[in-house]
Amino acid sequence: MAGAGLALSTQFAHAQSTLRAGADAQGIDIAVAVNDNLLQNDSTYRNTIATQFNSVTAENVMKMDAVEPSQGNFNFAPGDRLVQFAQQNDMSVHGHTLVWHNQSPNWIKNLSGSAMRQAMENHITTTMNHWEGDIAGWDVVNEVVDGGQLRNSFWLQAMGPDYIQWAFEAARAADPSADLYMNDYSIEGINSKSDKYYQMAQDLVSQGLLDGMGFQSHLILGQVPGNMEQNLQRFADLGLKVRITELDVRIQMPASQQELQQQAQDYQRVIDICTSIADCSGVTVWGLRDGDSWVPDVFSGYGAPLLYNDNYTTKPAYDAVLEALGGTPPDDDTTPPDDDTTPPDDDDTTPPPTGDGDCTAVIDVVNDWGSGWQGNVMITAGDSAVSGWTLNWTWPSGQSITSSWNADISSSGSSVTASDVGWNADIAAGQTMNAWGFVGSGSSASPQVTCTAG
Ligand code: 9MR
Repeated sequence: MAGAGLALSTQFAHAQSTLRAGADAQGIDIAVAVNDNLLQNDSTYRNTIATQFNSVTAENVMKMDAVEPSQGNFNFAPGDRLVQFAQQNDMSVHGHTLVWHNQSPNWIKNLSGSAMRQAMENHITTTMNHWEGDIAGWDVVNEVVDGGQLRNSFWLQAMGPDYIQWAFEAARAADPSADLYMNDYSIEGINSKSDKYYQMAQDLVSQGLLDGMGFQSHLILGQVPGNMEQNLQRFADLGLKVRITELDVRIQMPASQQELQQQAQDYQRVIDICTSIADCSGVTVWGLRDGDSWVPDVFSGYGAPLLYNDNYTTKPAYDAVLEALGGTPPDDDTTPPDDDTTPPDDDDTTPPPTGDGDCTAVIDVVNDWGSGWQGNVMITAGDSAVSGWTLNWTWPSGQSITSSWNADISSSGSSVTASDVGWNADIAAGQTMNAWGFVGSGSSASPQVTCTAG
């Protein structure tokens, strides 16, 4: 069994076992739309996002009704909270959104043409100045096309078609370091709507005003457009970045196991498209857990569109995204070597990172940013199922845990004890669980861990 324990631990010490580690290795963003209420009140939500994603977007708090609820009065506090969270966790921020027909305050809808132009430009300038340097890219305009033509929004009605160019001019001047995007839904494939954007993109690119195109990708199960890659590539060929900005894949409820597998394939396909286009800046999923999603509220009878279940366990779609990013899902682990086939004369002198009991554990260093680092702890059950676990180890050189998630921790000097928090107590025989994680101080380390089951 010693040989088996070592083989598994070595594998996981090197595997990319989080989405963000995989995305970092691919050089793309894996991002999530963040709900401000959960960000403030749910530490598991925060920790899961910090562990798994290297980029965030505000689901609502950077929209105009939140940022400028009455004319000239700006409320940046909720957006600042997200920017601060991102910076603390070494994540980038994608800004969403400056000019949209929804979630715009009534005051601006009531202005006349020139007054509306001034207010729109002031909103863009003040918002982008406030977060200048903090936001990598902005959805400057959102959903401005309907069918094959400009959407007949209050913006268009009051200002005429030039408002889009004016918005980009104001944005370029406000934060020259930010990438400027147009963003919309139902433009993943080649159709009259994406054709209209293609024309607009050519025009804006020729004026140096556009850097990226955002494809929301609110998809229906099994319906990733066949020409999605070709479509994104034609925008990339204009010199633009492309980005999947709001990915979800909705299923008619209740979702069967087979549908969840199909959903995993759909997610995998979208990630593959992004990684195969050199200028794809990343993929954002539109919410963390199924229950956080906007989908059931708007599409009656549909749901389960995201990567996580409501209890923070991962879905097949999560494993598929991880694999598409080059990582190895713990549950997809190849069957642990069988005792019968383990050579009896295994003369490897390195002790396996395990103690007595029928579980083993390893600290996987998934991120190290110099002033701190992040460890994920993988626990593997032996020949029998584990129901409850306690881990012990000693830090080699003054490390300590700054924050942790999904484990109860106690420390005494350099010795640490960590145990399960109930919902992650059970591990089936032979299975590996990405059980919990922490942020550490000092230099990263992967000391030998003793795992005791029960
Ligand atoms: O997910 C957002 C939801 O919480 C809001 O109630 C809704 C209001 O319009 O906006 C949702 O996000 C939308 C995004 O900003 C733009 N593209 C469509 C998204 C889903 O409606």
